[in-house]
Amino acid sequence: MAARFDLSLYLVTDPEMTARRGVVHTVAAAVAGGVTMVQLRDKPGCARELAEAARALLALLRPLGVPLIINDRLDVAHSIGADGVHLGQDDLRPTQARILLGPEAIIGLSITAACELGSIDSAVDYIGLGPIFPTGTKADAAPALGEAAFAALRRQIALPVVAIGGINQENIARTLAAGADGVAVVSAICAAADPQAAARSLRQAIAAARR
Ligand code: TZP
Ligand code: MG
Repeated sequence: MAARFDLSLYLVTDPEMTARRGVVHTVAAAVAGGVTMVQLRDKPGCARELAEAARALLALLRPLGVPLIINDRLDVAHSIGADGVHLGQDDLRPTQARILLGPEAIIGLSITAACELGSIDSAVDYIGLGPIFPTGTKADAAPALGEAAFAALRRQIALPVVAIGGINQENIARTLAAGADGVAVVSAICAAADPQAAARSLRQAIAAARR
């Protein structure tokens, strides 16, 4: 059976960085460049705005077979029929999310340190691990792990792992060498002058690193 999702190049959206072009336009360009998965992340957004953006993204992504994951908001994910949800340590537990979203939903969980490994329950499909490098995108991000600590934590996780935090063209190979199955980026695509070209270059770097 084909895998339900491909973590290779996972785009996380940012409302400010996509404001100029619009989130749908930015995501369309990024997917044309090779993004394999999209997370709609808009912390300050209200539920109604988020649901509208999510519905528009779903109309774009579903025909392309690219999963749409909603950050935090189970209610939005459920109401628009998104492919899944990405949860943090303060959100509902993954098993609780599974009850609401059903067996087909893709459920991701953020892990930033060893003390959080116990929060990985049987409902989790993949882990977002990081920040691996310093990031200016998330003001309340945990301290950067660095490659060695990332690799050590990754070895303790049986599930697929997507790395996040400060990942760009220059450090993508080192990120994969540290054990990540894929990379999640915000600014490397959302803040790029040409999101499609940025995604294409990142995909090429991933392919080169895997060879
Ligand atoms: N979670 C941990 S770091 C981060 C999130 C959402 C932001 C990553 O953004 P960037 O621009 O790819 O460093
Ligand atoms: Mg969260």
